[in-house]
Amino acid sequence: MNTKEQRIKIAVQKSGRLTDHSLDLLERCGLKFTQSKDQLFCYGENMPVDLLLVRDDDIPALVSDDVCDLGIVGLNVVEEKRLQFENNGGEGQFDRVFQLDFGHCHLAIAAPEAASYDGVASLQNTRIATSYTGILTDFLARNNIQAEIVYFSGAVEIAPKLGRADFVCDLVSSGATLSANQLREVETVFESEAVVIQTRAPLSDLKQEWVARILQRLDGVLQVRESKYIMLHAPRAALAEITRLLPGSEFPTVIPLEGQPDKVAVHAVCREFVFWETLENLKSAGASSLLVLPVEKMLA
Ligand code: PRT
Ligand code: ZN
Repeated sequence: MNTKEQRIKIAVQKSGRLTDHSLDLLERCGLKFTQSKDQLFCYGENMPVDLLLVRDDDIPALVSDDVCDLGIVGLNVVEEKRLQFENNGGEGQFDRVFQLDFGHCHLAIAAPEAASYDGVASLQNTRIATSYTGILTDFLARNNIQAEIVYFSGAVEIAPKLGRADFVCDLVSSGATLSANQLREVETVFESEAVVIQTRAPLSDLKQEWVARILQRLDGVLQVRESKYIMLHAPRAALAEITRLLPGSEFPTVIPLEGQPDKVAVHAVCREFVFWETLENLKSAGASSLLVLPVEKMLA
């Protein structure tokens, strides 16, 4: 096997909502890249990991066809492509291996503000505009609803005004687009966030090792995001209560304090956001000399 084949290829959205976050995450995993002149390829300088910059809709197929080993893409796109493969009698050769906790949104059915809606039965024999025909078909079938799906490749929200549909089914994050078009959300169809998918094609041991390393580093990057290192002094008698109050930390390190038999130092990594209220509660429980530090890197 030549060295080129031993390099990991990751498909990343070229230009869109997931691009900056995806590149930022990979950089925080320690990857350094140089971008090709056509900006479609990033060569990994310090690791055998390259990026292919493509449209998000192409990512599942690139990973399924083993052109790329990994891809970063919205779960909504992954699920839609998975259902398309299934409808064509096949199976997408990719697996979701990691949730990235960004790009959160949901696919929702929305109705014109003035229209009445009494639950999913109100969708019976209506027309629903969407770009997500696979996920919507699946949702309607699970709810025993017969409805006409009207395909829109974009600007789905204008379909009712054009008289093309009674409802729309589109991605929502803040809800501002629906409001601006006098639409209101009536059903959640699918929850989504950015995920990592991996090809089902077998990888060489070396590649598998690098994939495992990348996923472990991603995990570390996500974990430190809200994590803090807390140091405090505590009366021995209050140790149980203080441990209970430390957010997201089950096993603090307890260190004796020279010349103070009744007191200990407690050090803990807290994996949740540390609020001022938490510190005030710790102080009320007897803690003193409280110090909260950011966590730079973490490896479980
Ligand atoms: O060019 P390419 O095909 O790569 O990009 P794209 O235009 O298909 O996708 P892009 O960049 O818009 O979105 C990429 C991914 O981001 C999606 O597949 C989702 O996983 C995720 N995501 C998160 C969103 C949104 N939030 C989102 N709000 N994708 C789209 N929207 C759109 C939605 O379609 C609607 O038009 O934003 C509008 C609604 O937003 P709010 O905030 O007004 O509710
Ligand atoms: Zn797209």
